[in-house]
Amino acid sequence: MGTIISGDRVKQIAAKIEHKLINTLGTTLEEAANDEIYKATAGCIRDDIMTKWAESRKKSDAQGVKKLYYMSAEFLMGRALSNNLINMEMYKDYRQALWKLGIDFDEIVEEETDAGLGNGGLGRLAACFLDSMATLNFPVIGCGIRYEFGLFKQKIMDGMQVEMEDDWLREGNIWEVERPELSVEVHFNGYIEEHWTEKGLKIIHKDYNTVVAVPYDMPVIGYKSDTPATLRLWSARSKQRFDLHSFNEGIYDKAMADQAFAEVISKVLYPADDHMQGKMLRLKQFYFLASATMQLMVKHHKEKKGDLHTLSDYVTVQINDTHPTLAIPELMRILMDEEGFGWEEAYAIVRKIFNYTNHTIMTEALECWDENMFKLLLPRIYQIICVMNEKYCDKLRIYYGEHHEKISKMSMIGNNQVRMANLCIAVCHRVNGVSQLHGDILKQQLFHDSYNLYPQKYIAITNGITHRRWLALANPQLCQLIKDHTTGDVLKDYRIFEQILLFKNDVSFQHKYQQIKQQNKKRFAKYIEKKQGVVINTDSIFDVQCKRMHEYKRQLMKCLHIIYLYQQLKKQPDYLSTPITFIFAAKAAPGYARAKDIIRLIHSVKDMIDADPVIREKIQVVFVENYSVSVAENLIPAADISEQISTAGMEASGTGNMKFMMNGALTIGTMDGANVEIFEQVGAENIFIFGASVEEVGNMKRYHTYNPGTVFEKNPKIRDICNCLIDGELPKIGKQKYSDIYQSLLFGEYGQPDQYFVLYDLPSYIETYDKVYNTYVNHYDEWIQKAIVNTAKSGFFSSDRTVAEYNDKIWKLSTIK
Ligand code: 26V
Repeated sequence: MGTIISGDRVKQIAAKIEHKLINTLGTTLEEAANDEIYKATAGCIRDDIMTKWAESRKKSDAQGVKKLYYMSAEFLMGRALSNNLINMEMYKDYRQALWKLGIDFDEIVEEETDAGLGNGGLGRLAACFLDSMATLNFPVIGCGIRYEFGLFKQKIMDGMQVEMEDDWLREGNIWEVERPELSVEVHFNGYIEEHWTEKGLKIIHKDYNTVVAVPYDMPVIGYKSDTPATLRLWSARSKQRFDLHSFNEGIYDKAMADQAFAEVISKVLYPADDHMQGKMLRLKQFYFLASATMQLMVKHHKEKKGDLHTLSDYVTVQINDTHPTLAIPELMRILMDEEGFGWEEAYAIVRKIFNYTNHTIMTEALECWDENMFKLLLPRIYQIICVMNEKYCDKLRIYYGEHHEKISKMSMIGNNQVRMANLCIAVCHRVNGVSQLHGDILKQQLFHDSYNLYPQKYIAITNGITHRRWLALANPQLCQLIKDHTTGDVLKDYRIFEQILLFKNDVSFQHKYQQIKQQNKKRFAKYIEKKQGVVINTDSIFDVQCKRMHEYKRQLMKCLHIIYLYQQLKKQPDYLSTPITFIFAAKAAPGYARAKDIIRLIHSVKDMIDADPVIREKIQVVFVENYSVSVAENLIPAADISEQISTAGMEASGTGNMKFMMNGALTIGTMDGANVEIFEQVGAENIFIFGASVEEVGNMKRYHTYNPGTVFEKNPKIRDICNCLIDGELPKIGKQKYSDIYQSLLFGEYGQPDQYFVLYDLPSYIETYDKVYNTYVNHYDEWIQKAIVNTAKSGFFSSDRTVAEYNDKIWKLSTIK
């Protein structure tokens, strides 16, 4: 367990933990279970954090600096204990202190439940941003929803996904502080009355349903920073928790119904990130978040500055995808109906405050709401959007004359739908994509007409990841190696990564680097054996694809490649000298049947391989259950190969790709999202690129020139692979065979075969994979050099760089001194 770092400090911490055990949990070290030790340990750190946090709030208020509201329906935070310790530079001390008490730190860490309040990339990005913003001392408050249940837990039963509830708050959440004194009311339904008074038009909202929004704050500690950020999550409550009056009146049912109406709002995170479903409850969630956040923002500014005319000098709002869009009309409502502003005056302020980040170009994911439902639930907000839209369309008519289609395409309301993205691009000051390529696609395709009118609005800021969590926490040994070979603090300054380029050819450095990879592989093997009882060969190549299950991400292509290798090995058992372990981890949206079928297929292929005593020595398929932030922290540092194989043009950025490169996996990928920039950073010789480019895919779509049947007929390998889906060799799981998948590849649904160009790119993937494999097996020294270059060049993908860029181009915040 290493040397004592600072004997006294460690002793003090150990004593503090014992003290906490007795004082707050009523137990002793001898009696305490692991979850109690976790609570006591976290409790000790919490004490330090609270002091810092309060001081920082005071400072930021006193300095009167401009503040960022980062609004997001999702924050995928993961665990906090280790992260907080690293950022407070107390990690080693606490580890040592627990060790002194005879306790294994790693076991205690496992007691904390992940805060899984997000689906995937968008939510994790929000979490990385908070860490970076706290580290850079930016005044920020993250605003979201305190879902009682986060993203479902995934179990695999008989090769199929089963969803279970994620009751993450069951044991309480030690990091949060309830702030009932900051509660606000949010109003739904009812109707609007207009009264003319001597002061003008007065709007009165009548007969509405009230929901109380109660904020819970969580501190987000930055690295070596005195200014923790705040994550404010809103919880929904009914106004009367128990209504004795209605009980006595015998209308208890109604009171209960009111309570249910309210509390269901923050009950559960919607688990879909593929298709927009216009569910009323979801709209309620989004307005709840928007309204509560805007009310408190206005209130705070009024209290501090007195005058709302200066609001845009002191706040800026970033909306993470369209989900928090209703904050825009909500702020209009507050300024006009409650504060007496005129339309133009209010609109001028609102336009300066909001900025919108787009995270997907998939049209089926664009947020639209049924107009009638919208009107019913949010009558006043609907009116405001209508006026906003009229004025916007008037303006468009000046540019476009009577080009009706263009105007109706850009309209905020059309086809009986309220369109959130159109509202955003009309009103927001800046609209940004999440990689350079994605930014270009927004300008050229999705928002093309708007871009022509307002080119200065459109920017691209490439995503990033916090290297505190994704290097220091996930891969402490690699982090230490980097620290030992660089000067300056890499955790504070991402530019320092590049210094290790000097050691690319240093044999002793290479050796250490490679040993760390090996130890991470062993660590993961141990983990997966304990969790799933699966034994894996740590001398095999670890080839990893972990991300949400989506057709465009093409886990299917990877799976077809494994079938190909199986078939080669059948013919020629020594086809592979070094074995490969293919590791998948992915959750499918519960309603996304095809995605679930692909999970089933992966398990079938796994069973087929496991049943063959010769082949299973060469290839193994592992499906890691319940992919989460914590799983990623364990898995990514163990990877040799990073699979980033989306159809070009569809992955807005990707952030897993960055985590892998930082941890020294080599990428096999398409020229998509941030892969393009990884390619630019590391150079062509340090990444394996294959497949159709965005232009090629675009042309095939435009001119309908792609026919998978031709690939199938011309290429016997592809034929054999596809036939495996229907010839009965794959063990059955659930429904029979995989003819649906086969059909969709070759004939398509609704006449669109192979929409994601799987068969088109597969030959090029197979060929490129051979190069990957050959490099690993026959030129391992080169492999390690390439991996070192990847780590060295990963600094660019630190979210510290990303948020600094947001600040330069959008927010213009000063740091808290
Ligand atoms: C869409 C929808 C559609 C309606 C239902 C709810 C819902 C939730 C999320 C989404 C969009 C998916 C957003 C997302 O996670 N995008 C990912 O964002 C990452 C961070 O920018 C980026 O790296 C990934 O490429 C992108 O897929």
